Amino acid sequence: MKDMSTLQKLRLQYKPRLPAILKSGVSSIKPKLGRPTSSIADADKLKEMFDHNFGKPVITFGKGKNSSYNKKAIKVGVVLSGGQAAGGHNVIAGLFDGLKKVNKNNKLIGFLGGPSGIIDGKMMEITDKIMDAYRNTGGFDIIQSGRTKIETPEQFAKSKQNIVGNGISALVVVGGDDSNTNAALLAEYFAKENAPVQVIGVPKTIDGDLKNDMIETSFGFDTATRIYAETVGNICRDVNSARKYWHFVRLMGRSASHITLEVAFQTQPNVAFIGEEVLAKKMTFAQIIDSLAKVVVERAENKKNFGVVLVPEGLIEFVPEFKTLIKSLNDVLAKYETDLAKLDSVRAKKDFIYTKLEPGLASLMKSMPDGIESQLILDRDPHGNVMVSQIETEKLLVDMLDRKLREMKKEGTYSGKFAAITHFFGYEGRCGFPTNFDSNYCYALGYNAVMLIVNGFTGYMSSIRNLTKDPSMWNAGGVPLTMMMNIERRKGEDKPVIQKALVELDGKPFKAWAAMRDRLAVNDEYLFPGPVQYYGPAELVDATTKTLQYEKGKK
Ligand code: FBP
Repeated sequence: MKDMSTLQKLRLQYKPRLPAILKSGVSSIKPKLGRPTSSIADADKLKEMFDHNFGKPVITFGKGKNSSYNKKAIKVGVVLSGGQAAGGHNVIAGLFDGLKKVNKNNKLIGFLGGPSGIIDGKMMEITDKIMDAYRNTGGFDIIQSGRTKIETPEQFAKSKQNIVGNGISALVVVGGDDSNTNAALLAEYFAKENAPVQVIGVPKTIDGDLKNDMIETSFGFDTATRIYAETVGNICRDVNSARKYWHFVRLMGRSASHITLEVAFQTQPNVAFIGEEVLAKKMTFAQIIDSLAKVVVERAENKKNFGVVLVPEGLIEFVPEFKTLIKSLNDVLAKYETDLAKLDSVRAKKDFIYTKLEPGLASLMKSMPDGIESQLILDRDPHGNVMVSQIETEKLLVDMLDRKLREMKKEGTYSGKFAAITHFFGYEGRCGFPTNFDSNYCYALGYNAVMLIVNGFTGYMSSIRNLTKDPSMWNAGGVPLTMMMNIERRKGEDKPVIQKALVELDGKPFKAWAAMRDRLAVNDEYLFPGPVQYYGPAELVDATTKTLQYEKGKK
């Protein structure tokens, strides 16, 4: 047997806790169907696009005799899509155990390397032995992940061929909003083609932006925010001890600032930017720098030349002038892809791009530090997103703030010392051992997906709710994927997409932060959450995120 750390060995033995309803045998779990549903917007268009799946009811599993579930042996495929999030292995464990419980001859097939594994027919059967080596562990390494999008008619046809040809009758897509949009398209395609394949989605992303009334949180958010909060808390303590540096910490969260908000609750830094607020207030970059300078000056007057600032990685895309620049860059990069590919130096590419941008945007780009400028023109991901994890916004902030403070010094309006250290916490948080919450939640999501499959449902997302309660009291069911969709403009075209959940400025979590931040900017009320705990008192090992607690009125 391979060498393992003590925690690895212990976590393999952890038994995730299932909601009471899912503990009943499948013949005692009855799906209850709600009313027909609609979408969050653009119902007529979506109805046309998804005429087989649109309008399905929400499903809630309750206790009751059920003799009509599928008892025959089936093969189910699973794919992990997009960025890693702690708990993916437990989704697979829930699927595996659920399938074997219903019929010991059921099989679970993992598609390798993300959706490209479906297109290329790369797969492996998950056996007992394989599964047992990954229970309650972080990462997606059991079958790996990828960001390929199934979009061309050929890719859809190949997917069908590989799924149907291998006798797989259901596919579970574990992913974020883009991947679950892809799951909805696949479900519709199979239905149109009369292919006997069900599709079920599972809500994954550390970013926490796949949530709504029926999906309380995406998995991985709990673990990632706790890991970041541990380190940010340590930095707060370092800052308070050395009292000579400002630390700027950029945290993952490509399009939404939920991670930054949650880490702010857990650590109480001096400043935390919330991108959604920057957008709503149409704050320019200069205004962001002014707001930072105000805090630095005020603290310096109190002899505090130190502090901690949290920055969501997506901040740059929320600043109106950058948003416009990035949008134009997206168009230029797409339109002149072949011309740019012929240019072999970054300098030449930049010079070419300047000529294709509006003059104002070209000069904004030129005003930025060289490194940032280069990061802005990196390749986009397959869904057309800027890879903000590569853009060092925290360095841009420090650079601009430093310039501003130097000017203020000359004017005599600032006399402190400003020395900054920058950090990016992103990949560190995605593959940690899942917290007990993520271990339990993910196992339940996988097990519940099996219940949806054997009861014949397709085009649904596995949904486990009531998450601030003890796992035994969690509710289980399914939400139609089309219910979460609207139409958005992507790469110049109208596309059906699952709507991203951004931080709501009139929501309880943001209001709670807004009520405390002025105090925290000047006072030092840092919190030190310490490392994730897996064993010990329930208040330490089972608590859910503050965001969820605020949203559910528990705080
Ligand atoms: P998903 O939305 O796929 O879960 O990924 C989220 C994320 O962790 C972001 O926070 C981050 O910007 C991105 O992945 C980085 O991934 P990559 O290294 O593939 O660009």
